[in-house]
Amino acid sequence: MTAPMPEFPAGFRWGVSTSAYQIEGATGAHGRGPSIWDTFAHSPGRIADGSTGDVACDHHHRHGEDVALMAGLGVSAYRFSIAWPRVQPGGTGPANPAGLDFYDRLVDDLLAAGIDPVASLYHWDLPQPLEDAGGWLARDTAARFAEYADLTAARLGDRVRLWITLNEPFIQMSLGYGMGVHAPGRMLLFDAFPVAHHQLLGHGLAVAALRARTTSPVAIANNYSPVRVLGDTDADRAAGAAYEALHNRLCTDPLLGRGYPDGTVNDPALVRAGDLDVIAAPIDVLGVNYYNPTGVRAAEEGSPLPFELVPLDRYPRTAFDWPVAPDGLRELLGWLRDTYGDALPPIEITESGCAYDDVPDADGRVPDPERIAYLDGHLRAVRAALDDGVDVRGYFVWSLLDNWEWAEGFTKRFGLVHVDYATQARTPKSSYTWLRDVIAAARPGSAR
Ligand code: IFM
Repeated sequence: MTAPMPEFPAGFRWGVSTSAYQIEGATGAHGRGPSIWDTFAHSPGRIADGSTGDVACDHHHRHGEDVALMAGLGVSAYRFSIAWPRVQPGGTGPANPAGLDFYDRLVDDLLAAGIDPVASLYHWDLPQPLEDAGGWLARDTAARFAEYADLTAARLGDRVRLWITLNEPFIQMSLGYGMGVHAPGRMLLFDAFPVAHHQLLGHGLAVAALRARTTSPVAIANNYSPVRVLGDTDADRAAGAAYEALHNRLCTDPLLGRGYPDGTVNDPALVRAGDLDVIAAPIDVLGVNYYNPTGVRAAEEGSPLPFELVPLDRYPRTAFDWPVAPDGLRELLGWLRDTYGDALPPIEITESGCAYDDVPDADGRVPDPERIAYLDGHLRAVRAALDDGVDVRGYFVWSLLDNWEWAEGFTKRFGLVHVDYATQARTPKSSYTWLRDVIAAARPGSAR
């Protein structure tokens, strides 16, 4: 029996998050073009269980049922992503109206259910023809992204309540172009820095495009991981600072007007005059995706990286082997406030969640006490950060549904709702019921 959840401010946003390729399926519907994730998932050996997102959770056909699940949960917002290759199948040119129709219906259904639509424009599904032309290594991709933002906002700008340009540009750069474990599978290590710069430039150009079409607030969602330095040598501390510059500051420093951290993006041929001003266009909200802290120490001689990542032993772990550390969320929120001061806009936790091997029991129920403990701890951490004076406006659970977890395929379940991938049956887990009660206490009468 845990203590009652402390109160959250009136108007605090309670939400759930998903992304297009992880849930939609219907990859060939209504003229959608291929994305880098279609190509990557269909390449042998890339995905742990050999699966693809071709069907995923079939959300494209079942979004009515999924909106009803959100309404039953009582959330006030739903963060989804728009698949660029549905809107511009080749990554350039006019909008594909049939592709946008799906999001048009989804947005209207959400509004009818009293749920704020929160739309991410880019959650890693770059149209394959743009990758063939250089992908995020090419400066032109930034301009293409702004064009896509304009086309999308022309159709949905009157109804989406919060726009998020990019999801986790650091992860796209590091895992997709640096280490090759995500699409498009390039292994460029630090030669991947142009990917960060071109995404951020695209973000800045997209902010301007969105402002011309909508008065709704605009945000970006970054992934953050507080750094725990293991070891007390100068080399260990330098390794911690190097990792922090990459994971936590590479994208946030330039977004908030400080330019790139020393030792990262510094090629004048890449960062042209005026680029940093475009990137630092004011945003209304900073989206914070938090999962876990990272242990860091000095690298061995000859390592290609200036740090070594080390497991943090003192925490319980999820099925992804990630440490469960709610204290890291409070620490991170304080770090953002202390580091960026008045330049920091209000924060929304745009992703927070955990994977466990959840299985239905003999009665068909799906007990997931670890997820309840996880969410309880992280919500209390947000409450503590509010008490510390950090301006946090919302919390979105990753994720509404079990879904296709990138290189892990269907092997990692993050959902409040269990999905049987053979039948597409949705079964709310015990964490869904728990969260519904927490939200109902905060927003009386919310669940429908
Ligand atoms: O599933 C992902 C999501 O797409 C981006 N943030 C992290 C989640 C869990 O790995």
